[in-house]
Amino acid sequence: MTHFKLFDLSLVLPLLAFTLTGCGDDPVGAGGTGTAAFTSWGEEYIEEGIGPDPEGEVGFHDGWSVQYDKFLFTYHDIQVADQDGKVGAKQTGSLVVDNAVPGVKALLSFTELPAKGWSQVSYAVRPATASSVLIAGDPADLALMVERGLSVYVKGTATQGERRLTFAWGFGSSTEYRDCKSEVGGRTQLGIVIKPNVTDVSELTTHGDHLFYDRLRVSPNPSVPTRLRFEERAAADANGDGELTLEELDAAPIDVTKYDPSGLPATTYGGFMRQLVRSVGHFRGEGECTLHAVD
Ligand SMILES: [Ca+2]
Repeated sequence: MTHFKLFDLSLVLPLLAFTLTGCGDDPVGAGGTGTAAFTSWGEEYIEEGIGPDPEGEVGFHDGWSVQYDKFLFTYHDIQVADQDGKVGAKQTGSLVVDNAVPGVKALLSFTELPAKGWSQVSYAVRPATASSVLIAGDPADLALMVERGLSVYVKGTATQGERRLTFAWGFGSSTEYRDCKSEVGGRTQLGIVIKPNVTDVSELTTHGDHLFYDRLRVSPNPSVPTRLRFEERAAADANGDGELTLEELDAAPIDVTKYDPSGLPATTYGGFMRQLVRSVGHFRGEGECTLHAVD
C-alpha cells in the first residue's frame, strides 16, 4: 500500500503547485531558478557551402556556388528581460565566433534566473574590441577585426564552372536584434521560458546565404521570391584579378531589374550587402528578431 500512496503523491503535488502559484509573470508556476544558455551556429550554408539551385531559394539562381573559409561574428549585450523590461541578466564584454569552424559553439550561460517567461531577449552585433574574447577561430582574424573596427568578417571562394573568385569582406556596422522570437510547438514564442533546474538553450544562428539575396526585404507579393544571385557581383571584379573586394562592389551600381533595395538606401552591390549583413543574425534557427540599425 505504501508504494501506491507514494505514487499518488507524485502525481498530485506538481498539479497543486501549478494551481496555487501559476499566474501572470510566473507562467511556469513552480518557482525556483534555471539557466539560459546561448550558443552560435552557422548551419550547413556556412560550414559546407551554398550550391546552385535553379529556383534560387536554397542555392544560387545563376549556377554559382560559395564556400566560406571564415565567418566571424561579434556578439555584444546578450540580454534577457521580462515583459515589464526588468533585466534578468546581461552579457558583459563581447564574444567573437568563427562559424566556419564546424559545430555549435557555447557563448555564455546565465544561471539562477527565476523560473518564468522572459519575453524580451535581445543582442547586438558591434565591432570587436581589444577585450573581445574569441570563442572559436584564428586569433589573427580577431586582431584584424579589432584593428579595422569590424563586427563581421567573412572570407571565401565563389565558383561557377571554371570561373573562380575569392573574397574577404569586413563590415563595421552595428545592429541591435530586439524582441527575438521563434516557433515552439507550432506557435510563436516571444523570448524564452525558464523552468526550474533546466537549462534552456537559445542558438543565435547566423545565416550565411543572406549576403547574396537579391532584395533587402521580403516582397509583400508572395509570388515574388527572394533569390540568391552572384553573377552580377562577379562582374564587379573591375580589375579582373580574381579577388572581389568590397570596394569594387561599392563602385558597381545594382541592376534594378534583378535587385530590389525594397525602399532602403542601397544603390551599389556593396551598399546592398552592407544592408544584407544585418539580416544574418537570427534566433533559435529560423526565428527572427526586430532589427535596429545603429550605424
Ligand atoms: Ca578585384
